[in-house]
Amino acid sequence: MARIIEIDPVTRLEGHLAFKVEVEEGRVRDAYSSGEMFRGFETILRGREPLDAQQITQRICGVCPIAHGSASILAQDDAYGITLSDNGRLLRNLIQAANFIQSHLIHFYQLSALDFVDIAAVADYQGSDPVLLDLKAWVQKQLSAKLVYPVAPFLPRYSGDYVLDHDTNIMGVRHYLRSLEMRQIAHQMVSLFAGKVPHAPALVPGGVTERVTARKLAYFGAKLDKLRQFIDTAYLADVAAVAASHRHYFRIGKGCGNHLVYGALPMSADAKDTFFPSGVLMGGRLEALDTDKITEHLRHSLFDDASSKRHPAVGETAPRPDKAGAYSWLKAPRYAGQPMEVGPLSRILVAYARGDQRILSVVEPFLKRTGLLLEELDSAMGRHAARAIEPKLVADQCVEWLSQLRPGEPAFVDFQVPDQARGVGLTEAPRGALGHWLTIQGGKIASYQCVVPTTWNCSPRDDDGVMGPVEQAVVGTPIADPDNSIEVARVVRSFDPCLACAVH
Ligand code: NFE
Ligand code: MG
Repeated sequence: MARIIEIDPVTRLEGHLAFKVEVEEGRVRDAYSSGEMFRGFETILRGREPLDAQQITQRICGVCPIAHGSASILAQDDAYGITLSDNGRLLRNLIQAANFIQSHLIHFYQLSALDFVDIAAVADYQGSDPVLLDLKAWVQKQLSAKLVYPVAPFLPRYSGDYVLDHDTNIMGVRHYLRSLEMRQIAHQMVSLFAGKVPHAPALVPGGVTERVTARKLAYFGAKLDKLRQFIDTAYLADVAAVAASHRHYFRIGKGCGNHLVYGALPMSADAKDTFFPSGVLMGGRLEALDTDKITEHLRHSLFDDASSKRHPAVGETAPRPDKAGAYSWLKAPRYAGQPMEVGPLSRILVAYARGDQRILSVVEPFLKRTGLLLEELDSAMGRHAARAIEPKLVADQCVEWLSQLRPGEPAFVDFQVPDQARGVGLTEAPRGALGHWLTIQGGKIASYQCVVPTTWNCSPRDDDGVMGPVEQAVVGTPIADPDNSIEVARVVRSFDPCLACAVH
């Protein structure tokens, strides 16, 4: 007999996600992904000054504010007809890259690692590291007191097939703590060139308002060295260890099979070449990106159906909290009518299909070393592997961008806000393709629509009844114990959902 499991909220991710699955004969047969709150940023923006948009949209999220700020200033650059200076482009790339790395670190260490690494192993720690001894005392207290309401963030947890090797567990916990310092360093790098983080004031249309000085280059470079060292010696090794101990997760959590990448981080002034190349994989076939094919379906979303299947340039956000048959505050974005996965895995697969040498030079040795096939990356563990490859790629590229900056030269070009204009800003947030669509009338924002990575991934069913990518990925997942459905949590978290972003 089928059994319904509701995980509400799914913890250790940003925002409110409820996940309902139907399990029969030890496998998930059906799945529903629900975003549980409405935020209304697209409504808040209407009638405001266009130059406020990058500040307001950065408040969509504290994890990826730079991605929203970047999409917003790109939409405004487009609307105002701006061509950036090299310094402006390079500073923006460095700011976005540092926030990107920070986001991938929080996802692996703080939000996912403890699905695999056994935190309880610290109770048997025999070494002399004072930080680990401190944590040991705390975990022992948690385990022995059998508290009715144990204190987050480590316990309670699902019981499950955690890593067995003691040293790997201790290393994972040690790096969990070290990663907090690394995230602080990444924030300092963003603050140096963008004013502060989160919600950076120096990100503006026309470039960046910070100046490039030799002292700042040296400071950024020193911080970057520390990050690169952690990525090379800790992060990649920890993900590899978890992948090795949980190899069966390369066969669990395959997505919808379609991938969408807008591309990001321009390598040249005309932005024709981007560090992450754009592209679409439709059932394995590579296509050029055509943003005219994007629509948002609303039939199962808590919004008025009248504007369903519209392109975001003419989209509407009209909440209907009591709509019958709807089960999520996420819209359902579709490309050529199809659900699309977005994120690190999509970026790696699209770049690979395009034969991009930068990406191939890291992905090929990784596949060789792990003995994995490219197809196996489309899986729960494959998403972790793809996400781990990205900070390595991006951090190494930052060395080159840093060397191209010219101290004393401007990072900002002036502009006028026109009375009427349209603009679109497309970029890659850590979690995938992010687009902002802007219309200006009478010098004010007439319409502003965001289509966000987690909205693509965690969308509900569309107007044709087709499930969203995470729903599809969870269907078929084997469940060993329905009272302890760690497998569902692992597949959902492999997408790194951010519901605060998704419902914007
Ligand atoms: Ni709130 Fe965000 C999403 C990312 S969108 S974390 O979805 O990455 O810019
Ligand atoms: Mg939207």
